[in-house]
Amino acid sequence: RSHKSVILWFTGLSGSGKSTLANAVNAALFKKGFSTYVLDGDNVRHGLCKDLGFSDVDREENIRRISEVAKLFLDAGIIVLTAFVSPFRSDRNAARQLVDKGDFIEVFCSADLKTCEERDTKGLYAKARKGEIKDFTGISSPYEEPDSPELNIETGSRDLDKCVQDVLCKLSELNII
Ligand code: GGZ
Repeated sequence: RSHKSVILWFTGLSGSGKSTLANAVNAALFKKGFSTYVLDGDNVRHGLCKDLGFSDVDREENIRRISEVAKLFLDAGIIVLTAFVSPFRSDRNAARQLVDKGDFIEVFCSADLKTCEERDTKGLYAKARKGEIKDFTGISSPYEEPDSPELNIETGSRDLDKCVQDVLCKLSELNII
């Protein structure tokens, strides 16, 4: 089925639901017959970026590599969904600058720190509070909120289905699907 290729860049705190939302949008698009691919920690941090940690420079390099890979997928005509904390505005903007205007859609998963920390699905916040994980986003490393994301989705309070619909509506509004 025909569609415009695009990068859907999900950003937000650990536990904000980026990966969950990206994968749910991916499934919905796949069902409609679109060519899509999700880049997330599971397939990138364990391979292409396994030499990188969570210092500022390592995060910058992580996001730079992911941006370049996303651009390759875009060139291949695919809707690529990336789900990384990507805490620095400058790195997200650099990713945006790599592609044509309109080919980059920033999706801010805006669940707040309190909500993410209460969920603490992987127990990482507790560890970060105890100092067992250093440079943890939101605790001991900054998260710079997007200034003007194409989409701001309150993943902390909104049902997953609603969040998916918000993304699909935006894509159709922008004539991408
Ligand atoms: C933030 C960390 C850290 C530190 C491990 N800070 O909830 P998760 O587990 O699955 O998502 C987080 C993921 C962040 O990796 P990214 O590649 O998305 O980060 S970045 O874009 O900043 O490069 C979390 C886990 O890895 N994790 N240590 N110190 N998140």
